[in-house]
Amino acid sequence: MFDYEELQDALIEGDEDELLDQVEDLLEQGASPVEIIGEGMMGGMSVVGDRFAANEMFVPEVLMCANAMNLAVDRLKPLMEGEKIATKGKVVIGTVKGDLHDIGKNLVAMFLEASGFEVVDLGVDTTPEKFVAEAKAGAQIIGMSALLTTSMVVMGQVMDLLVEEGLRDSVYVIIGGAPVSPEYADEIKADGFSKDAAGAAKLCTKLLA
Ligand code: B1M
Repeated sequence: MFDYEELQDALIEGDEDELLDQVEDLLEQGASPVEIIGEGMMGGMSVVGDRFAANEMFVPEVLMCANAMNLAVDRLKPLMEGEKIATKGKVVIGTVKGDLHDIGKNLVAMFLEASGFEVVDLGVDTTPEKFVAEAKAGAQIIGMSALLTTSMVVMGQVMDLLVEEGLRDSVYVIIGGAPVSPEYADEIKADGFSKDAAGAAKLCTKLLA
């Protein structure tokens, strides 16, 4: 068990240099990238979320934390990439229209790549049309992320557009993000939901098995 307190403090402060130093220290001590993200940084981000909700932190500070976390994840990403012998399939991923949160989506993309999938990352604020165009271009799975209760509804719009375009039977759809639930996945007739990034990679592997 590693001590993540200083790492979490650096993340909560949005101190990029200190966070990267802490990441290097933990790697030297033998912590794995998955542990550093899952047990270390996620805990720090959860404190940020609580303080944001309580109006103790505001958007510019939270943005600094998010940028620092994305940088640290970029540092860890190459260490997670296994040998890519053959691709398991192509997944298109994006945060839905109206939503700019990308940390969770980036983690899902990273776990998918590390598990051997080809990933097309459409970024944030992704329209239904863009997801559907990638399905037409041969993606086997669409992965959608939403962090806002107001943007979740776009997931349903993507499902409707897939049906309209006659593509629903040729692509799997998985969804995730803090306000999303298995019940919501059932409601919009998605093929799966995962509460975290590692689970999303397992789910995609299962769907294409
Ligand atoms: Co925003 N924000 N934010 N924010 N923000 C939340 C989501 C909020 C819950 C904060 C709060 O009030 N407690 C709240 C949403 C309330 C709601 O709708 N229910 C909120 C709000 C209100 C807003 C604004 C409206 C604030 C404002 O402007 N007044 C605004 C909206 C902007 C927009 O998107 N249009 C806004 C802005 C921002 C920042 C830009 C400052 C920044 C985002 C920066 C960035 O992403 N680059 C930000 C942040 C950082 C957060 C919190 C604090 C942290 C989110 C995060 O990155 N978590 C967040 C509070 C919280 O979530 N507790 C909050 C860490 C990340 C690893 O977890 O994304 O959940 P998460 O991903 C997880 C799982 O959900 C899952 O896997 C990941 C873990 O392994 N997962 C998937 C995610 N996607 C998946 C897809 C899958 C499968 C699993 O399959 C495809």
